[in-house]
Amino acid sequence: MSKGTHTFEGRLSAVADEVEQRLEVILSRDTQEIAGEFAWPERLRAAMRHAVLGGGKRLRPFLVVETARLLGRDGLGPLLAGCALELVHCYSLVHDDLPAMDDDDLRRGRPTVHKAFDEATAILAGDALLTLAFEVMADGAIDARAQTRLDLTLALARAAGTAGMVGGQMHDLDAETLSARGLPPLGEAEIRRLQAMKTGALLAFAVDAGAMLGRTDAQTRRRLATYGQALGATFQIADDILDVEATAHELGKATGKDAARGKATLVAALGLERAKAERDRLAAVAVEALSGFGSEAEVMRDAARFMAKRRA
Ligand code: GRG
Repeated sequence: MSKGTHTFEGRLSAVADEVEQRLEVILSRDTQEIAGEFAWPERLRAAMRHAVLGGGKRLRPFLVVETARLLGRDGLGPLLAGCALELVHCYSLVHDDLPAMDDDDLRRGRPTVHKAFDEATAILAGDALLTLAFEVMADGAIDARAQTRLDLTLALARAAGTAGMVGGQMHDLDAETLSARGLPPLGEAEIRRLQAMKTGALLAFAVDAGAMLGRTDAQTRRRLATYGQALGATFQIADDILDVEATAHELGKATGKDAARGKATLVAALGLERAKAERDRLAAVAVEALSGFGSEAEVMRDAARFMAKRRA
């Protein structure tokens, strides 16, 4: 495959640029323009902008846009759906960094929102980003069909909510206190389930959103779902491995925290070498799930390989 915008790196960077521009528009909104809407408090807007703009790989929007593209759908709809998803992701990072959760000072190489502002503002900025995400997803510009917008909104709510990311975060926090409560650590299957909820659900949703926007048939959607789930699991194991092996400089956040907090990770359950083998196996499952496509899916195959090998 040629270099430039046809490679994974080229496509990721091109989509990230478009996402950045569109998020800038979304977060610059002059609320006075919309009849009956009150203006956004500027401190809240500043905290939301700090959380969202100027950082992040934009992997989730990339997956929405690239999956839709694979199915022949381009344009504003997939980009906006990707932005809605990125807003949910950014909210989760703001709340995850709070003292009551992971208590982190650094995110994307910059002070976390509660450090740059204060805790109450960070909580509200997260709340506002989550709510804004659904406003964006319901926008008519996403798709002309109201049913598609409804399907996307429902699926995003499920991926982000109690049976998805928030539920996974609850399991994660619970797992940290097992030994203090005299209980055994989580087993491998429980850790996989926790991770499929906490991180996998949003990544799987990204691929499914692209499939919905591309109006694909049920069989292709199932194959893409296999890809999305394997990709999500690869991403999380890679994250666990990076927490052990990468430097804070490489990641733009503190490392070595999982073991210190007794987190339920596959590195803890399997050991580093077996975790690496499992990461590579899952990336291969993701690649294999796209075997029904031709060279047009190579960027997405490379995305799975990237998830396994990433250093940030
Ligand atoms: C607080 C409701 C709530 C949920 C938090 C996803 C999550 C649940 C917390 C994030 C904590 C974390 C570091 C999880 C590991 C995987 C992950 C989401 C990493 C960050 O995602 P990237 O690498 O980040 O896509 P960028 O900065 O590139 O967007």
